[in-house]
Amino acid sequence: MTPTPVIPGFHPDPSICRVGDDYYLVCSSFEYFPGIPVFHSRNLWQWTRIGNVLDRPSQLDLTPRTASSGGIYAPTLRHHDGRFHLIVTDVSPGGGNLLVTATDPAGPWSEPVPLPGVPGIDPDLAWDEDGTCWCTVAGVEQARLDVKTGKTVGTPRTLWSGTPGAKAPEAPHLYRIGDYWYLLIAEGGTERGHGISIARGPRPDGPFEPCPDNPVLSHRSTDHPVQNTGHGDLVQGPDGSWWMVFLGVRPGGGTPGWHVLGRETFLAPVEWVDGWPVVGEIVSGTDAGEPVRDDFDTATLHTRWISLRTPPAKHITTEERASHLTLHARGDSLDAADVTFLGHRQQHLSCRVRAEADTSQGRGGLAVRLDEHHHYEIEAGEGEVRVLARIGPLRSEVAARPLPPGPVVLAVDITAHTTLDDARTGPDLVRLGTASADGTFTELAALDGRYLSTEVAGGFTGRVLGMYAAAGRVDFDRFSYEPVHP
Ligand code: 6LW
Repeated sequence: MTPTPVIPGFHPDPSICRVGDDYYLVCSSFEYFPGIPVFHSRNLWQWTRIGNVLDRPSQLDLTPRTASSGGIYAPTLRHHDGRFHLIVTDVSPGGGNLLVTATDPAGPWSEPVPLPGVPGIDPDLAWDEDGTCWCTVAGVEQARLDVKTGKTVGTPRTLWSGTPGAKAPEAPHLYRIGDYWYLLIAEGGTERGHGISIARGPRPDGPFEPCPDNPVLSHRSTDHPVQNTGHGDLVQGPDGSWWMVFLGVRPGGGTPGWHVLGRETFLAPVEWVDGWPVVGEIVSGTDAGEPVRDDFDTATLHTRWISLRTPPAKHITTEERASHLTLHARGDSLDAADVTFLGHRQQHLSCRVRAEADTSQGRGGLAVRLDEHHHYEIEAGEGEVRVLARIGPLRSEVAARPLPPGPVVLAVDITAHTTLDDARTGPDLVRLGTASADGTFTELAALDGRYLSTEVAGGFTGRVLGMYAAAGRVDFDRFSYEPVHP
């Protein structure tokens, strides 16, 4: 049985902290708005989204120049002196590292403080006994930081950079545990060679001696169903127990295995042996796979919804037509960086999605999106319903049929392959069509899901299932996302 993530769907680069009996966790969000989802738990395996850190345009201004899988990378969340501190990188052109604070992790968070002296990506925060804040970044480099002004002290210096020969030492986190300072990093790259290593030393700035058993976590070259494990963060429970959250993927199909949900957040226990962490087997999440339903009958959108780059403003609203989501087109297809799109992360390997669309004033549909160059959609408008597919340089209208006047329920059924016809079987089948009032699904096309996987498309996100407008105005109602358990 494949262990399941504690936070399924693309929620990579988890960072966690605890205050009393409450755990809080944040993840990367890349080109999507709002940025940096915040989750709460009291047991580490049941999590509830409580908000988003960057939920105002003044905090996060992603333009169409922000590439897919660009934008917001790898936050670190820490609690110090009664405030939550979050440091993160916006890799957009003109971006950089920034710091925000809050008294309540559900928000509101402060306006960002730019950190011009903090280089690179994957910034971490750690305070020593005299209140000095040490900021450590991928590479691995470190500088002292004044979190109030955003100014660094001195020039960043190189610390222990992982196992000799291992690529991409990144995701550093620094902890004071017992008599040592521990430096946890990811290395090997966030693909199948990913792993987590650790070193310890007498001071926050080293020198550091590597753990003799590095990597302390890696599934590379194993047949473990969760792969690419890396980018971890440690947390101690109120009972003194230790845990690690980290990212992993669940590849499907035959060789080489394709993951479609992006990098998800997993949990494992940690024991300390001779002053070094030993990471145990993954503890599965208890995601009940509750169906998601949204009739858009509230003035504000649920925090689960994500739009592309810009906040839902006038072009994405529930205030124009009662109990409907109105999308006004900007880009003319999902190939466009500024397409009007509102999505929900695909969080289960098999699922059913439905949305009722009124395209009497435009053209739009229901999509399975990985990025501008990899998406499948069922689109209605101009008297027709059609399936479109974009796979890299190839774009095709796969099928079409006349559309009678009136709203239409657009439907996508995704079914993971649980048996392999042969070694070349893909991860899943994506069926696109319409559904009748009694729920009967009428397929218009069925497409191989491998082309909407990270192994094909590249990048750092996962599939997002969403509604879009490509011309004029489209009104949506009764969105539903239903996990299908094998
Ligand atoms: C992130 C780096 C990584 O900055 O991927 O897996 C990058 N780890 O630490 C984007 O998620």
